[in-house]
Amino acid sequence: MVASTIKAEEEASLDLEEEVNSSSYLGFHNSQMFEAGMSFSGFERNKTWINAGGTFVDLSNVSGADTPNDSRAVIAHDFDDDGDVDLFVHSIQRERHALYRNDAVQPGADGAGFVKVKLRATTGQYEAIGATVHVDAAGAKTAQVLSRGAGFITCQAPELVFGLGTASSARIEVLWPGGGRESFGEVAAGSRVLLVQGSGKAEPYGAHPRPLPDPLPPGLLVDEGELLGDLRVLDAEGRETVLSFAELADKKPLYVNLWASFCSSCVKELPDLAALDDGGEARVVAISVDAPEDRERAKSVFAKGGGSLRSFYLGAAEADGARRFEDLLDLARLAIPTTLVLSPEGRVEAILRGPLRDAAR
Ligand SMILES: [Ca+2]
Ligand SMILES: [Ca+2]
Repeated sequence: MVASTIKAEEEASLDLEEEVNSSSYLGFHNSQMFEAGMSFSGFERNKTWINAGGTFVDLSNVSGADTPNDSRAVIAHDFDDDGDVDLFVHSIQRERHALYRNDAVQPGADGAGFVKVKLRATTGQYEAIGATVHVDAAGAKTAQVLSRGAGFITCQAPELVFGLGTASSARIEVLWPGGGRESFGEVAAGSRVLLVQGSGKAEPYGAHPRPLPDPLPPGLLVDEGELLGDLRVLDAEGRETVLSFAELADKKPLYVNLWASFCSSCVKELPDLAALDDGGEARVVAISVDAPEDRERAKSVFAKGGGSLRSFYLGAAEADGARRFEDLLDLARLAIPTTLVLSPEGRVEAILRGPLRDAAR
């Protein structure tokens, strides 16, 4: 974050200055580029690996932590306090902050599988930054250094989490800053302990679970159960229009199909969607997510397979207080085709991925 009072030199040759975070600064600065989702670094993707018994397995894709954003910092911490380490990632574009809940390892119902450690030094600095904590869990030894800065503009939480696997307890030793090794004896799996320098005794502290909600579906900024209000789009002639889902539904389930002219499986199912609409049991509208410059191509593709389906396009102008359809979408992540199944009132009842005939909820 940049303080709003800082003056930045915009362009030396023009002798221009302006306040950081002013609207004109956002308009002219690199931030405009990042707002648009562009990359300085060629969209280097984030990677995640899991230690599978001495071999590291690439979980980037299935973990959900893979992203085209350029990330600048990561904090590993047990944010929901369930005993495993979650990740907070700061990126420079688009949704800048992502909190990844760790579902890869399920701690036992009895809370076993980990030990959490906080430190308090009684000599030198209070937080014991630089202390090394050694944990021996049934012969499996590991160590961590307490750090309070381990990434770009990043501060680690002063709590260390050790995975114990199936061990029922662990021996803990601390190498304090400035020297001095101290044993804190055997601690049961599932413990959270404060280790005070010189006490030789592990003091338990309580758990503070903070369950993290499920994320939104990838590519969508809406979820099942939400009522969609009116949204602005363009019609086939490029005129601004307001979609009223309740009206479009005509008291029937409404399928809102997101497609694009470059997506062959989308184009292939347009006749099926038209038949579904014609059948009368449900209503269907098609919304092309093609870029504005491809709208003409999308129109000609649609004309061949879309039949009598009502079709709309993204690209309505931004206006205060009136949402556009693209405000529901994260286009860089949206897999198409995707179909929103709405109730006659316009509530999202299901999100279907892939062509309807093989879509799974
Ligand atoms: Ca966790
Ligand atoms: Ca977890």
